[in-house]
Amino acid sequence: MAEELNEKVETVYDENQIQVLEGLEAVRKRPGMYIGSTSVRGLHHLVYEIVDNAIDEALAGYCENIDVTINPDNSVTVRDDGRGIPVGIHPKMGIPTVEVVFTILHAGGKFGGGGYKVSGGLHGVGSSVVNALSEWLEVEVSNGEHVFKQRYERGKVASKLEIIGDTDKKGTTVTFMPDALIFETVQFEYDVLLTRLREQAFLNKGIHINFKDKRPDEEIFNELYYEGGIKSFVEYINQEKTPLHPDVIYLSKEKENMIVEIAMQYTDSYSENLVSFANNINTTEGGMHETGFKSALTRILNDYAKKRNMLKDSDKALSGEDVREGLTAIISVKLQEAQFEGQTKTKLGNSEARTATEGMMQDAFAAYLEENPGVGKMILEKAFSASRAREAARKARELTRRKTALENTRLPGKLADCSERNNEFTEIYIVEGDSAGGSAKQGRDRRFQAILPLWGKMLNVEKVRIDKVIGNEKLLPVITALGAGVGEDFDVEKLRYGKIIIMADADVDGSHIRTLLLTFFFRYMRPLIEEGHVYLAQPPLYKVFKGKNVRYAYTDEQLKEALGEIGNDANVQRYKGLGEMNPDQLWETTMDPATRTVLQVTLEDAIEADKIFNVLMGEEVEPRREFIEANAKYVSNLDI
Ligand code: 0R9
Repeated sequence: MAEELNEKVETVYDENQIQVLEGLEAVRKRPGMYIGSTSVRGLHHLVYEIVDNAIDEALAGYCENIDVTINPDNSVTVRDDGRGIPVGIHPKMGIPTVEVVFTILHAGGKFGGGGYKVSGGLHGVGSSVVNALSEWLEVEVSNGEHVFKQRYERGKVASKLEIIGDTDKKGTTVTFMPDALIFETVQFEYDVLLTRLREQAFLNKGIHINFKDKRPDEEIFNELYYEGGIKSFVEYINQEKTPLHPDVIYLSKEKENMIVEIAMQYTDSYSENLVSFANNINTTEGGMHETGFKSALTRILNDYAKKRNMLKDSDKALSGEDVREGLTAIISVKLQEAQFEGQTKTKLGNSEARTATEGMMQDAFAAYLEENPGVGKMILEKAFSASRAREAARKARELTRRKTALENTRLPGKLADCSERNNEFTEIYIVEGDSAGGSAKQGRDRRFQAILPLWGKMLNVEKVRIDKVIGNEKLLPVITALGAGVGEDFDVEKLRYGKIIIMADADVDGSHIRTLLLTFFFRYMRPLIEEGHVYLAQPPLYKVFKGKNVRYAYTDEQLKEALGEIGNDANVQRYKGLGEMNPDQLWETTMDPATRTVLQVTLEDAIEADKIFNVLMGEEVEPRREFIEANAKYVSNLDI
């Protein structure tokens, strides 16, 4: 693909095209404007910016290998085997071009028109921003003759560009140390970087990314290379699922300066997993390419069903949700001058992406169905059974609506509601067990805290369709208490509480309830998690006391501290469950906003979360155990 892209780049990119816009002090003053935030997310963004530049060089057809290394001192090195950043004197600036790239904001081909045909990078401000936010940064360029080197400190030149040796190789190596004065943390997380680098390797087939962690005790290496590109991506996502047809369907087309690629495979799961990208950026808010794909898929499958006499004119047409049940699909478009819109600038606005994607589907997917009638039949059977379940769900919803209207009690009987109505201030504790529920009801501040006890065995939502979910007697109270609907009807605006806090024991059963509820929210009320409404209560593990002196410890570390403070002869009570605490203790340790700790559940990566829930809620015990052992970190990231 790299060559294909390169053919279309007609403008010769030279040192004249670099535009000068702003100084680097601006970046250090307001880092958030350039990299989103100074949290751990912003920190990782530095790596993505540098890697994106290497990937651009690969897309231009000049580079095949990219090495990314976390060094023992926690600096990061990115190396590519491309042409090397030009070292000649920049005609306008009078300094080496490589120095311009690292010290002047917005320098680079991305802003001048011409240059690269496609360009990744969420913010596209690249190397100079990383330089500004690094304690130090060193760049080495090999141009087939010499190795050049320059060092910068906090964005400023610390040494002139100098020749440090001879070479017959070409390439660019950048090493940087993130500035601890800027970032909340400078500790890189291998798994976070790995997920993103793997994604880039899937999206740009043929590129080899070698990722190493050389920090003490953590030495680890991953070679990321996928011959199948996004086809391999779908196989990777579906690893824990059961596909309905053996081969991933792969469609691609290049036309009028746009490349559209689609890989898709149906599984027996009840959820859809559609992930889209524009210029290698994950368009989580969707956009024109997604719209084009969805409408084409629905139309093509309805037409196909009619042609095969599986759908009569009098029947209800298959809906978008019906034809996407169980579908895993990757849509990747690469285009010039992508317009990113939406709240997080991850929605593709170019209408030509819609036409191109729709057109390609119409030609290629319709042809695929004609050539593979067996697969076509299987997809339609799946869609029709989804359609029947949706109809049953509609009836079930209707029934609950009528029933609640008749009984005149909209809210579940077990719910102890709060008096405040404004959801900015309210919270609901979903509590495991009736006895803990009782303590929570007595201990709470009834003005803004509501309590909903849950008990008994919960439904595994991974194993059933939405009609069963809606009618389920354990989940119905949760749905009605939250008041925002479920599935397609879910409307986060209607939420009755701002915080939804899951309070369960710190044991196996508690963890099961947490996982089940989180899976339910993830599948049927996803905005709840996306918008950060879901929290996990953190009850203490120990009570340490001597006379009137009482401390609660939430970790073994804190237990040691507490014993150190009140003396090693203090009594230690280990809490086995929430039920062991009286209402006052429960309030003080776990529910009082002034003293409690709650963990917010966030969704860093929907693809990984989907995989995790598949395994955790799956039927097979062995892969579950293996997965939990291998991914202990992810699981804790998800706070399960
Ligand atoms: C290790 C990370 N890699 C990079 O940052 C990197 C930038 C880069 C590059 C060129 C080649 N390799 C690179 N690696 C390059 C691009 C062009 C011409 N020669 C070399 C071109 O765009 O035409 N550059 C990216 C921008 C620039 N070079 C420059 F030209 F603006 F300096």
